[in-house]
Amino acid sequence: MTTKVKELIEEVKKFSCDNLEDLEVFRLRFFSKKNGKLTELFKDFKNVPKEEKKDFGIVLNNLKNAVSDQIDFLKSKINSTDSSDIKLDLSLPGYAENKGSRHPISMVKNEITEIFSRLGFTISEGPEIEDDHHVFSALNFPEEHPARDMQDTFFVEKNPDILLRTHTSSVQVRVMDNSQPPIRTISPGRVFRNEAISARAHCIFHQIEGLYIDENVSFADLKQTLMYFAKEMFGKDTKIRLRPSYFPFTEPSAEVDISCSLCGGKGCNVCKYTGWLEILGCGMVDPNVLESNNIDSVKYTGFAFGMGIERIAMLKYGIKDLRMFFENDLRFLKQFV
Ligand code: 2U9
Repeated sequence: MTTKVKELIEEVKKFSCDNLEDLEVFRLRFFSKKNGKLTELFKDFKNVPKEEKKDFGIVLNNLKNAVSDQIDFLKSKINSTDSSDIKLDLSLPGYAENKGSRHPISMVKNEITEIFSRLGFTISEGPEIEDDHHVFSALNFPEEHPARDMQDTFFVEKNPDILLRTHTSSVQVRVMDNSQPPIRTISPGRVFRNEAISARAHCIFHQIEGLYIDENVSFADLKQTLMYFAKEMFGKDTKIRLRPSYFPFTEPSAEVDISCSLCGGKGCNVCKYTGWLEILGCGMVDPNVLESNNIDSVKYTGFAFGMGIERIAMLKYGIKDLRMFFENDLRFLKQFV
């Protein structure tokens, strides 16, 4: 009897099938209440001689465990490979890719740089962490200028002063360090100012500064360049006007307005009923700046300009709150796809 059961155990271990129907037949062969092999063998147990009962009981339990184990093993194997229940329609289109898009600041930056590239300006980039020389001294900022104060500038280290650049003109100082005129370059990039965050100001924003130095560069060249830019950026009917201003690095200096594209200059709540919108600052490079950067201010003259990219983007797209650019709200960003 015991030998017969041991043979059955070997048979069970070798058994295999690849579907649940065959596995059920196998299960019933052993566990069926009516005529299952195990049911029968357990019934025979009472007829086994007393001295053999212990050994027989052990092999019978071994057989029961072997059958259960084999059923569990085959069931999990079949379930992991059986795909007959999954209905596949291979003709269905795939899932659409959730594509990202350019940030509006990058889009506007690219548009501005393309316009100036058409006028022969190259693009210069430089470090965000700068020293006092490239941000202030080489640009004719007096020692006591408020921008040098910790209230206005983020300092990384004091004495010697290492700071976050407050404008990208520092990049153009580096261009002058390494080259002589003619220089015609724009420098886009991120700048940092110690300002309270509001709808109109942020401690981080983006600028594009422009510099053109050559023989006989005049204020008329500056005006013509900016007029070309304004018409390309805001439409061919755009007009510009220049108002006198002051910057340490340019003399004379001016602020530039464009005619309000919403009301065509008639006056509306966007232009505060003036018909004009301020877009940038500009001027002729101060001879002190040229000389501090080893450029002969008798032979060469130059113009420079600077604008905030956020401001240009706000005017172009009618955005009222500058903070929108920094919040990464998909409802906002998706409008620029
Ligand atoms: C060199 C010399 C002079 C760049 C200039 C401005 C005028 C200007 C502001 C506009 C808004 C910066 O983002 S903003 O706050 N910029 O008004 N920037 S002229 O002048 C230079 C640049 C480089 C070597």
